[in-house]
Amino acid sequence: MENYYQPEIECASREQIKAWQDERLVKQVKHVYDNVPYYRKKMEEKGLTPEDIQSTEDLHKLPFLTKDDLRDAYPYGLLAVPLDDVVRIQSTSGTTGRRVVAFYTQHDLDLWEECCARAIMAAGGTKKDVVHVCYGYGLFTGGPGLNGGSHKVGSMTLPMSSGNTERQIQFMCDLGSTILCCTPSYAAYLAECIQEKGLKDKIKLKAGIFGAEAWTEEMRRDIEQSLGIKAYDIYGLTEISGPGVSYECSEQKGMHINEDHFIAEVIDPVTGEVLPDGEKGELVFTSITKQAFPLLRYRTRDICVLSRKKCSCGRTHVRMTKPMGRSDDMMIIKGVNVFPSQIETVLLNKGYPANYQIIVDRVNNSDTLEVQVEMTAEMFSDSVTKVSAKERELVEALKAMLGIYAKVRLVEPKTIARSEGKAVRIIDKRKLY
Ligand code: DLL
Repeated sequence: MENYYQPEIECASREQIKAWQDERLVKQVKHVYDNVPYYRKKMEEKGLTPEDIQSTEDLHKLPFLTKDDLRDAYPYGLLAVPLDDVVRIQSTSGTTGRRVVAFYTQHDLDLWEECCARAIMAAGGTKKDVVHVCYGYGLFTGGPGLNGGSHKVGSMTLPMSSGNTERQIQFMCDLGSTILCCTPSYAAYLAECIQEKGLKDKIKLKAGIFGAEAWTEEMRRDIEQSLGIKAYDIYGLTEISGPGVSYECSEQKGMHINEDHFIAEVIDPVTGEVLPDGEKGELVFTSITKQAFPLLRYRTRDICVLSRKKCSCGRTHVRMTKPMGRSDDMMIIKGVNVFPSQIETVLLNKGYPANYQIIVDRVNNSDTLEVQVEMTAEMFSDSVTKVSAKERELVEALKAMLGIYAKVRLVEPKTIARSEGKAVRIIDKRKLY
C-alpha cells in the first residue's frame, strides 16, 4: 500500500512548488486552448495565445471562468478530452439553476482520490482505521471522494452514504468506526443522537473530516466535545474535482491547498484584481493537472484569506482560511452585509445548539431578519419570563455582532429540521416576490 503522506510533495520548497506550477500551467493552457473552443474564444477576445503564458507570473492575464460560463457551456462545452476517455461524471445539486457536470478521466479520479487520501492521513488516518463515510454517494462528490481516498490509504471503508441515522450509529458501534466523514451539521446531529441513546462509551471515533458547508470554530469545539474527537476541516468543490482541494493538518491553522494540482489566487470580487496574501477576497482556482475538465481561473465565490507563512506541521503548501462565507451567500439586510457564520458564532458562544434558521423578509418596503433558535432541553423547562430574557439577551448580542436588529424566536427542541447533507440555514423570502 502506498503512503499518501508525501513529504517530498507536501513539504517541498516554495521554489520547487513554483517550478511545478510554472511547467504544468504552460502545458495546461495549451491543452485547454487546443481542445476547448469555448475557452479559446475567451482567450482570443483578450488577444491571448498559449505563448503569452510562460509561467505563473502570467496567470493574471487569463480570463476568468464563472458558474455562468459552466451553465452556458453545459453539458460538454468545457470538456477537454474525447468522450471515450471519460470514465465518470459528478454533479452539483443545481438548486440555483442548471446543474454543473464535471468530467473525470481515470487519471483525474486518481489524483482526486490522492488529494482525499492526503486529507485522511493529515487527520491521523492509517490503514488501521475504520473510515465511516456518510457524505452522500452518487452525483455529489463527498461520498465518492472520501471513499476513494480511504481506499488509497488502505483503511477499511464504510460506504454508508447519508441518512438512516439509526443504522449509522449501529454500524459505528458494531464495526468500531474511528474516522467519521460527513458535513459538520450532520456530525452535530449524530452527536445529539448518540448522546440521547447513551452510546457515547460505545463509539471509538478519534477524528472527523467535516466539510462541504461553512462551519465555525464554535461548532468545531462543540462537535469535538460531544463526540470526544478531533475535528478536521476539508474543502473542495465539484468544479475543481470535489473534496480534498484543501485540508487541515494537525495544527488546524487553515487548510493546505494541494498546490501541485491547483493554483490558488485571491481576487477583489468587484474589480477582479489579484490581492496579496493576507487580504480577504474571492478564491480563484486553476487546475494544472486535470485532463477532462481543466478549469482555468475559476471563480469560486468563496471568500477567504491565503497565507504562505510556514506551518509547524512541515507542510509548505499555501493555506486558506475557512471560507468566511460565499459572496452569493452574503445577505444584504437593510444595506448591511450579513454572513450566516456571524450569527452562528453568536448562538454557539451563548450556549445554544447549532440548530437554527435565518428568515429574511421584506415588510412595508423594509428588510426584516428573524433568527429561530432551538432551546436546549434545560432551557425548555424555564419559565416564560426567563425565556423572554434569553431572547432579549440574544437580540443584544446579535446587534453587537451584525450592527442591525434581528428578531429572535426561541423554539422548542427538535423543531428545526435536521439535515443529512448540507444544512439549509437561510430562508430569504424576498427572493420569492
Ligand atoms: O461540497 C465538495 C466537498 C464534499 C467538500 C465533502 C468537502 C467535503 P460542492 O457541492 O460543489 O462540493 O460545493 C462546493 O461548498 O464552493 C463552498 O462554498 C462549500 N464548501 C465546501 N467545503 C467547505 C468547507 C463540495 N470546508 C461549495 N467550509 C464550495 C465551508 C465549504 N464551505
